[in-house]
Amino acid sequence: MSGVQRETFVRFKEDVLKGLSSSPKNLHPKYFYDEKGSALFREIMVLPEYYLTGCELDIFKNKTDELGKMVAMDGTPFDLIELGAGDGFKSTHLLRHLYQENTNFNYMPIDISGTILDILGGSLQSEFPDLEVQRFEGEYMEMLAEACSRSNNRKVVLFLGANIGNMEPDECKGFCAQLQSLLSPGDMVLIGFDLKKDPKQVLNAYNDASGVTSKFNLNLLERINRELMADFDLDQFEHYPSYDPISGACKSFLVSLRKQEVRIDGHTIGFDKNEVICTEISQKYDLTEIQNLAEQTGFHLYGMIHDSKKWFVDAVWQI
Ligand code: AVJ
Repeated sequence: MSGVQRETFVRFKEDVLKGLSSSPKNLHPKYFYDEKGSALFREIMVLPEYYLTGCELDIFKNKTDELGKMVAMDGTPFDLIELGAGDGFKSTHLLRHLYQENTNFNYMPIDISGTILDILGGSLQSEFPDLEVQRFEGEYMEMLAEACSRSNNRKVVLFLGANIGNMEPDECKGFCAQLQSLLSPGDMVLIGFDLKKDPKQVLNAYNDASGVTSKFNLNLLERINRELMADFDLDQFEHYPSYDPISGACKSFLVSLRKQEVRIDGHTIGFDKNEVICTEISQKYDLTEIQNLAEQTGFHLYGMIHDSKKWFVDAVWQI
C-alpha cells in the first residue's frame, strides 16, 4: 500500500466505525462509489424510474443557448470549474456550445477519480483541441481552493447531478457558504437541484423495479467486507427507501433483518432486529428554498433553467 492508499484506508475505516457506533447508525454516501458502485450508478442513471439524469441532460442538450448566455455573462473571460466532473457527459454540451461561439474560457474539471479525469481529458483533447484544460484530482473543497488559487479570471463553478442533495439542509448551507468564501464578487455557481414533486415519482426513483438501487445500497456493505475485512451477511440486510414530501428528505436505509453482530477489522458492531443504517439523503427542494439558500449564503439568484417537465432545475447564483 502506498502512503496515500494507507491514508484513504484508515480514513474509510475510521468513518465506518464512527458511523456504525452512532445512533442512529449511518454511513457516508461518498463511499458508494468504488468500482462496482460506480458501475451500478451508471446503471441507475439509465433506469426508467431514475428521472434525474434525463431531466438534467434535457437542460444541457436543449437549453444550451440559455445556459451559455448566463455563464458567459458580459463576455469577460472566465474559468469554468466543475465539481465532480466525471466523464463530463452533461457539461460537454455546454463546452461544445461555448467553444463553437469562440467564448473565452478555460475548463477546470475536479474529480476524486484520476481514471475518469484521464478519460475526460482524452475526449476533450480530441473534440476541443484549443481548449485549455487544467485537471484537479481530489476532494471537492480542497481542489476547489487549489483551482481558485490558480485562477486569475472570473469563475463559474458547476455542481451538477443533484449531488448537493447528498447533504442535510444544514450541512448544505455550510457548504454553500464555504463555496461563497472561496469566490469573489461577479463569480457564479450553477447548481443542479432535484425538485419536490409527486412523492410517488420521487420514491420510485430510489425503489426501481429491477432492484439496481437495492444492489447499489447493499454494495456499501460489500465494499466494507472487501476493503475492511468485515463479515456483513448481505442476505440479512434490506434496502429501504423513504421520502418525506414535507421536508423533501429522501433517505435510503439498510434494515437489519435480525439481531446480529458484525466484525469489522477486529471490532464488533451489534445490530438489533429492524435497526437501520442511514446510507444516503437525496434532498429535494422547492424554488423558494433554493432562493433562500442562495441569499442566506451570500449569493443572489441570477437565473433558473428547468427541464421540460419542470422536475429539475439548474440554478445560477452570483455573488
Ligand atoms: C448522485 C447523489 C445525485 O441522490 O439521486 C441514486 C445517488 N442514490 N440512486 C441521488 C443515488 C440512489 C444520486 N446522486
